[in-house]
Amino acid sequence: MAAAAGAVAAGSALVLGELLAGVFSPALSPVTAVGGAVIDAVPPAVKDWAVALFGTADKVALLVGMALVIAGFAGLAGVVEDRRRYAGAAVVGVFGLAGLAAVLTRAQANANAMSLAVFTALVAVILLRLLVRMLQEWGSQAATPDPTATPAPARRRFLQALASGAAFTAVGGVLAAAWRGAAAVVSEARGRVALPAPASAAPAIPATADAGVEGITPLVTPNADFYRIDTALTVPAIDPDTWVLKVTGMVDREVELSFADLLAKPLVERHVTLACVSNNVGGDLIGNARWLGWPVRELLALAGPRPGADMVLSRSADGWTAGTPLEVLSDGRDALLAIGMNGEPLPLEHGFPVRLVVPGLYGYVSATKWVTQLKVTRFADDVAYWTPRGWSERGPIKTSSRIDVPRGGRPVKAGKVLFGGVAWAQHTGIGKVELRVNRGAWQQAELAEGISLDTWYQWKLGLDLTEGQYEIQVRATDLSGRIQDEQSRPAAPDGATGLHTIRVDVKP
Ligand SMILES: Nc1nc2c(c(=O)[nH]1)N[C@H]1C(S)=C(S)[C@@H](COP(=O)(O)O)O[C@H]1N2
Ligand SMILES: [Mo]
Repeated sequence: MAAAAGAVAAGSALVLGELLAGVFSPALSPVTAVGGAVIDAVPPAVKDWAVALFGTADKVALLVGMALVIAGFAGLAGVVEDRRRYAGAAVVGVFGLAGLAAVLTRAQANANAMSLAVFTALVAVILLRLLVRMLQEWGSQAATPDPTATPAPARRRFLQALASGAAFTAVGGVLAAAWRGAAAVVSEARGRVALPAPASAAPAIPATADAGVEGITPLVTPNADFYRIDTALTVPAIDPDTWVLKVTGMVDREVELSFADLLAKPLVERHVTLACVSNNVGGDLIGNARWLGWPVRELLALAGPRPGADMVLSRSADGWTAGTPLEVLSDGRDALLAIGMNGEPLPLEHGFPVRLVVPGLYGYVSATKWVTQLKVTRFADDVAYWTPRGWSERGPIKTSSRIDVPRGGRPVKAGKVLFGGVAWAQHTGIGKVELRVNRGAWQQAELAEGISLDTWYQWKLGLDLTEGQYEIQVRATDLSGRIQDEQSRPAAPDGATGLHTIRVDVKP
């Protein structure tokens, strides 16, 4: 019974960890981390032997093997805990540390993955302690039999807890395995996608686009660092082979497009800076990537929008919607049905296999990930997901600017202090960036060249500062001469405004 308690405690905790990883990100899975570490650690000869023995089922064999080893040690921990309080918990703790070490060896190791591993181990320890205590209560009750209690309540309590844990492990385990399987199948399909060369390549990034400031936001955001915002509880797993996009609504001809159709189109590649409407002034819900895709206007031209239509309601596989002005999708800008991000197929979290990217509009009104439908319609007839939830129907990106260095809160040395950051006014372009010290006169910063009007620009300015406390603010002016809105306003309903303000502490 003590061994069963140990196995159920470990099983329940691990399944809980896997379910949380399924919900948040498959990259957090403790089981995947440990399995990956095992695969990396075993000698090649053993690997060859495993492949020869199990063939393509080698990964399943590994998982079953891990489950058996874990159940064995957890059973042992239960027996030990029953003999001596906390001794079994220590065994589980050591296992948890080994799991944490495995997570640290992984490429995707981050604070979240480490927290999940520690959390899983803690849950295992707590469940083990609880179950063994219940078992011991049963034992002490059995030693002093109470003839009026049949069956003994402590016995029933223990067996019920054990059965619930076992049931959770079984049902949750099947669910976690199904999620894992779906994500694995799609990851594999993503690995097989060969992105075609663009018919129109992205203009080369001018050498002068990099302001050369240490610690500044990189011009192009690596996929792994790109902010992620969506309402998807689990990342939709869409097989590109069965994906279709339907163009419906107020059109002359409905159009259906497969992933293979899309790959065969003349694709364009462009740098576009995507921003979230929830980004606060100075925030980091913004990123710049090189997107590969087919211009949406060409797809719309095939369908032939009818007169009177003024909106395209795009819908994702999980039912989320965005309402984009038809005019913005037809005015010649590089609004893309994107399949590539920085030279790779879209990452699953960023909309694999296909998403929209529209220069100049916040993501919530344009950047539908896992897109499966474009309905040509009218703002008067259809509402998108965020519109009834307190966000504006239209969402053009507001011109804004940010100070990246020096990082707020860290003291700097007196003398020439180098300031640097980014500014953006997608589809209009930045004309000027200025800084001011303690609300004094605006001083013009050195503006680096943009990659294009659709991306952010880097800027820098050296200021002579003596010892003391300073308040530094930045503001941008777009290429049409409009200064960014200096009035402080929150993100809802259509994007935050105000000046990014940092305090610097200058030390001798
Ligand atoms: N399917 C779907 N697409 C979506 C969203 C969503 O919730 N579901 N959120 C949008 C919002 S609000 C933003 S800011 C961008 C973010 O894209 P990213 O996660 O690739 O950075 O995706 C947009 N596309
Ligand atoms: Mo967003």
